[in-house]
Amino acid sequence: MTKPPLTLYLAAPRGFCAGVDRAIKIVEMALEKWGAPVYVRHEIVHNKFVVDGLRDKGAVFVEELHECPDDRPVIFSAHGVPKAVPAAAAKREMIYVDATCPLVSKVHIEAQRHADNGLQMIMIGHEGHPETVGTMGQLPDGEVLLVETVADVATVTPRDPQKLAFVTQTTLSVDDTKDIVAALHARFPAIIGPHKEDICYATTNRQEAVKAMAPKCDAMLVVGAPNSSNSRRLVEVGARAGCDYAQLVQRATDIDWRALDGITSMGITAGASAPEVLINEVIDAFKNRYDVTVEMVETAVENVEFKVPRVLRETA
Ligand code: 10D
Ligand code: SF4
Repeated sequence: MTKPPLTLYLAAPRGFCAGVDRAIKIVEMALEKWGAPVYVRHEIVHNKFVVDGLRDKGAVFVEELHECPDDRPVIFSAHGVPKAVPAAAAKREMIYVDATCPLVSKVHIEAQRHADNGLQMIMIGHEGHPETVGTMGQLPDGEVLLVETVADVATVTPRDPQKLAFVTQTTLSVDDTKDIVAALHARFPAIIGPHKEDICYATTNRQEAVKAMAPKCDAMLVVGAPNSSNSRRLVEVGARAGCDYAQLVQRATDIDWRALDGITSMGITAGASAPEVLINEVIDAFKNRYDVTVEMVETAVENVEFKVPRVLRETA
């Protein structure tokens, strides 16, 4: 039987960012240095395949520090942790390694600096997301006010509108955040913040590539996990940029082939925590069913790399 033709657009950049790459390396190197088990507080990155692979090598994933024994190393996930977490680990004299992405740590430092300058903080982020919890947790409870939407800006009640600063989650929608920042500046003209927001290079680049790709595609798939904020944003960006069918899939078995009936063009991208092997699995699934012509939609070239912490670079 002849396969139907399909143009497969591949977004670039897609998949792993430098922060994810570093965080996974930290767990692998910790296992090499200290042996199993090494504890990891929260999924090191939001991807079940990555987490399962590290669990097979001896990592134990927990949600809270109190679930870890005192005498085994613990790693904090790439999303960052409230200040109380390393403080508690130090008090228990635990070995801990912080795998927080340096670009998230940069936001933590920003928040602290604003607080030191006597400013109250507003965080633009998603309630309950570990990065938002971690960034808000850099300052005492109640010091950081959360806004998630433009509507929230109208109701937020700072102590003194003249002494206000904002920070953001790194994985937000660039377009939605622009509107929220504009609303903050309109309501609080004295507010201080980053030049635009704190969205990282990887989030920005993946959203840009999707915007370029989506209008060409009958359908689009984002490889990523349901709890991966940056991956979910890519689905939204694709739909808004004019792709009628944009879906998140964890791997090839999630593809709804009936929904794709009759398509002649397909777009594929992946969130910052989705490994290349799963992206290739999805591409191969299309090659099995269609006569595929691959076309790259490249909007940026990335060459960012972050060093792992010194403790892991030293030999045991
Ligand atoms: O949910 P998310 O997009 O924040 O995290 P994920 O683990 O999917 O991707 C990496 C992004 C991090 C660690 C936050 F900057
Ligand atoms: Fe760091 Fe951005 Fe990757 Fe988050 S998405 S881990 S901030 S590089």
